[in-house]
Amino acid sequence: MEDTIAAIATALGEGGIGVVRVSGPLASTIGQRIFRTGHERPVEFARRRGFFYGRLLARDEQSSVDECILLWMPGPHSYTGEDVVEFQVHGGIRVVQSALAVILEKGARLAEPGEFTRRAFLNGRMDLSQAEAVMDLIRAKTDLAARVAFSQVEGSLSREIGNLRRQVLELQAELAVTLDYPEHDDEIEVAKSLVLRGQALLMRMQDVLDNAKTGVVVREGVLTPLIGQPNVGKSSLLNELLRRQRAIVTEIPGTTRDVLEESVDLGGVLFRLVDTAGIRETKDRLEQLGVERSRAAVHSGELILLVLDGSRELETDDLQLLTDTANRSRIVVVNKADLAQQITDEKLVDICGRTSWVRVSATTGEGLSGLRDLLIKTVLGGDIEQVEPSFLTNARQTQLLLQAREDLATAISAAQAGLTLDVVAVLLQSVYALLGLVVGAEAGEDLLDEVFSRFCLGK
Ligand SMILES: Nc1nc2c(ncn2[C@@H]2O[C@H](COP(=O)(O)OP(=O)(O)O)[C@@H](O)[C@H]2O)c(=O)[nH]1
Ligand SMILES: [Mg+2]
Repeated sequence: MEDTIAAIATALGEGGIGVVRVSGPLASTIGQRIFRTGHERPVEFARRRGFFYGRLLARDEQSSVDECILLWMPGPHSYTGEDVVEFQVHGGIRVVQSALAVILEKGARLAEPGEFTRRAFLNGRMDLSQAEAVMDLIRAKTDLAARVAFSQVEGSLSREIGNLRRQVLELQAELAVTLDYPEHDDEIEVAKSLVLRGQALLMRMQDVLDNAKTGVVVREGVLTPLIGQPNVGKSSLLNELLRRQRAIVTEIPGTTRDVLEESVDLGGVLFRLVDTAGIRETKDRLEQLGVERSRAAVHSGELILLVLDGSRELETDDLQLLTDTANRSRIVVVNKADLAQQITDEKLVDICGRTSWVRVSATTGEGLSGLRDLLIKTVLGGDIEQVEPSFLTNARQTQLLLQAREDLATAISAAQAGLTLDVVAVLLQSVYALLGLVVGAEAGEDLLDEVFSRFCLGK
């Protein structure tokens, strides 16, 4: 980490200000060369932080690029833990790029995506779960996602993992004493106590894992295709859920030919609604293509909205779709509730099985708030307030936790089966290491490359 890195930290576009960030040993030297205060003097970079108003000089160190505010944050009390200088200039694409060019010319190199945060991690300013949460926070598309990400930036998951690791360490310590002084302790007693405490720990891990599913939902949204026969009102419902006329609606069956995706934030969860062509047998080549895409959307969908026309009797195609999606996460939406209903409640109970169903009308809006609530309930398994942000984990973290849980379970069975305690000790060591990887303890370059490659430039 000898070199000094720089990048534009704000989004490229027109805005009030643009920020170029420089981190590393040369940060203050570069600042001295290319910045002049109102009194035409360079800044004195003391060991205490400060900010200065002045001009940012061009390459020739004579003319200026722009007015500028310089922020000086000496390490270790900076984002990266290194000396950091930030230049705030006017937020125009050309201005910001010129500022960056000057900085690069004076000895910094362009930062890779996520490199500032990677340095923050390597300098112990945050652990890996916090670093990942920084990017989640930036990408968050709903309030809930942002709230959860921020609590992780603040270390909620780190603390949870820390607790788990401490408990594993205690088990290891207990075991170590027995292994070192076999004459002191009764192996059977130790094994018993291990099993009890191990099981409690296992339950705690399961809690964290149970919440991981919700984490994915909160972070990435739910792919929610609307499927059903032509003319049941899929496009109308999509428009109603989005509260705008996005899809074309006509009384002509087969209007929607393509698959159309739009996101809507319901109670903090992002539903990626997919309007599809009605699924039916057709000779029309164009419609056929649409139907194929619809089937693909159904296949990859995470929550399916199966739409029926309540004013008509159920047809073979409807029944087929009901059967096809019987084992999927789905909601049966009986549309056109404003018309005389041909599908009775009894019939619905019968055909929907364990699936929830709801009557709505895209025309009058009745039942739609019920549908919205049902959508949220279905993915969060309860109300939004019940989401416990501290436990939400991403796929990488979940994978590690699953392995850790498995090794712990094996350790417990080994202890129960009366196997030698060395076996248990080895397994506990593995549990400890796996939990460590969640927060990046002893993480290798590969893992860091993988995590930080997903970052945006300038973070
Ligand atoms: N009465 C009534 N008509 C509806 C309702 N929803 C949709 N429609 C009508 O049904 C027809 C087909 O709607 P559309 O959304 O294009 O259905 P899609 O083919 O499933 O996308 C249009 O004429 C809509 O105006 C509803 O709730 N009640
Ligand atoms: Mg349509």
